[in-house]
Amino acid sequence: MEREILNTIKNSSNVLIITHINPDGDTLGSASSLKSFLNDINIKSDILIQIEDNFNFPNTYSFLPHINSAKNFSNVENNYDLVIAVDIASIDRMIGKAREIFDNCKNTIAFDHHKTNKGYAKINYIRGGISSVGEVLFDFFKASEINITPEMATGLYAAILTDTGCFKYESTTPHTFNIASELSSTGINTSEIADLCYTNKPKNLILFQNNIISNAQFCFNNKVAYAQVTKELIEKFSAKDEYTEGIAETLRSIAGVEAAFVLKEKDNSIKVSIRTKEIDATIITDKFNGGGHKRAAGCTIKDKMPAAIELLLNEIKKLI
Ligand SMILES: [Mn+2]
Repeated sequence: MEREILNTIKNSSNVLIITHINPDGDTLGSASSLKSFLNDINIKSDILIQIEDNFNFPNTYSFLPHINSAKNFSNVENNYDLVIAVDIASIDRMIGKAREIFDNCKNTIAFDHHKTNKGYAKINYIRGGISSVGEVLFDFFKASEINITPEMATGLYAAILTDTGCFKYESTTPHTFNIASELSSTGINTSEIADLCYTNKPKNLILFQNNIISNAQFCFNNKVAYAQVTKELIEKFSAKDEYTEGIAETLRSIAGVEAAFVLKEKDNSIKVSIRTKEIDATIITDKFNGGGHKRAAGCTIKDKMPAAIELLLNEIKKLI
């Protein structure tokens, strides 16, 4: 399969790399690394971040090579002969122009690590359960005998670091550490990458998150914690999409909390992200056509805030 992918890439003249909605370190780091590789073999490519314009540009990851020059919906064209989806669990995670371009492109490849990925692309390089797409991509490069440059290593390291929660999650294996070691050997500054990922947050992000966390609710004997992100708060703090990242993780870190969820108010729906300890979060998100991983999953509920909370609590009650 590696050969088929490499041939498809080499026979393309203009490649679009699509990252998932609400982009994280894994999708952006993987896209960054892939673009560095495409540059090295002289194949023209762009990265698409699924945002309307640059207001919601994920600043945290703008240090990654090529992310600053990524396209968004307002400036991407539909003239690609290959689309590569990275870290996109299902076709629903591509919306608007991303979906349009993907659907109309004759050649499509997906690199992913979600167990729930059913294979929506022409070529699906899916390794369910592997820590991150960063790890999947590293294995692909190795199997294809591609030399990993420091620039490629930067994206891969950020992808693996963030999707393993700094090598904390269960998906972290001896192989993951071997990869980290090999990436570090290329000469990248791993400590600086970690600092850029974790200690470079906008002031308003921390103030916004503190406000939300201090109003969190606890129920079922403090085993469940949830926090609401209202439109009002988003406006008050001029909060970008990425400002809600990490809130559920903070709630999950509380002793005794088994499941934490964050509900974010959208126009006609509530976007939910769930983080758990022992509970399989996908059991809950599956009920609402969502998805993700055992300890981190998400879904969207087409309802108002109070109704969404009730629906979620009813599902969680069955599991604790
Ligand atoms: Mn991922």
